[in-house]
Amino acid sequence: MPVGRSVRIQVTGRARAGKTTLRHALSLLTAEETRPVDHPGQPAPTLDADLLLYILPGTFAPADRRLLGTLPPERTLVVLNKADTIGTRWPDAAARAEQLATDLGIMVFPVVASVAACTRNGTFTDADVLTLRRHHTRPDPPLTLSHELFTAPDLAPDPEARQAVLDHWELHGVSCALAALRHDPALGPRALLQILHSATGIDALHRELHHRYELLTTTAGG
Ligand SMILES: Nc1nc2c(ncn2[C@@H]2O[C@H](COP(=O)(O)OP(=O)(O)OP(=O)(O)O)[C@@H](O)[C@H]2O)c(=O)[nH]1
Ligand SMILES: [Mg+2]
Repeated sequence: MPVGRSVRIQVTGRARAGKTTLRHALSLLTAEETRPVDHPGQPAPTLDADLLLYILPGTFAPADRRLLGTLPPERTLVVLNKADTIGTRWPDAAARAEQLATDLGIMVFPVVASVAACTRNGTFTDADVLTLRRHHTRPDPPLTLSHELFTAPDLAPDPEARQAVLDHWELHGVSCALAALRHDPALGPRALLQILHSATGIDALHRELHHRYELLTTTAGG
């Protein structure tokens, strides 16, 4: 990388993979989001940045394999986004990421970008915590299997409060927060935020990104 130039980062992947959401979750607002790599009738975007974040939407398609085969591993990090949709528990997503990393020879990070975007900017309100505490002893699943089940009017007289929690933390965030409260019903807003943030996997990605960034600026003498 030439001296004096700032590090260029591109965020890429198929349509709807979560490129925009991930940029927000990492506060990487100077990173460039490319057009989707699978845009019909258009060639794949030119991927020539100093660092590439390749986002997978929880699934791995032949188009991803083709393109990833052409990218330099030392400049590329793969994000296995939508980890909440892989299997039934976090270890399923972690195992899938490990398998892909071995297969591709590139680092792969399981992440739930949508919830990480919430934990980056939000805080649990007292109302959120009260609502979650009212329902933490209910069997889950089925409670957080869908938006409809979690906000069902006949469940309890607080459907608006449940909708508000869902708007703040997404279904996966609500499910994690309820699991945490089942272990310790006394958890407060700060602890819940910290637990939820850790559960998104975003910190490991953030650390590696920071490390690569430092390497690039050091080798460029800047
Ligand atoms: N379940 C789940 N959904 C997610 C996650 N991250 C993003 N999404 C959802 O995926 C959809 C697409 O997210 P975007 O960030 O707009 O994806 P994108 O790759 O920028 O999409 P385009 O720019 O249209 O190609 C949105 O509905 C997001 O809410 C995640 O970690 N889990
Ligand atoms: Mg986008």
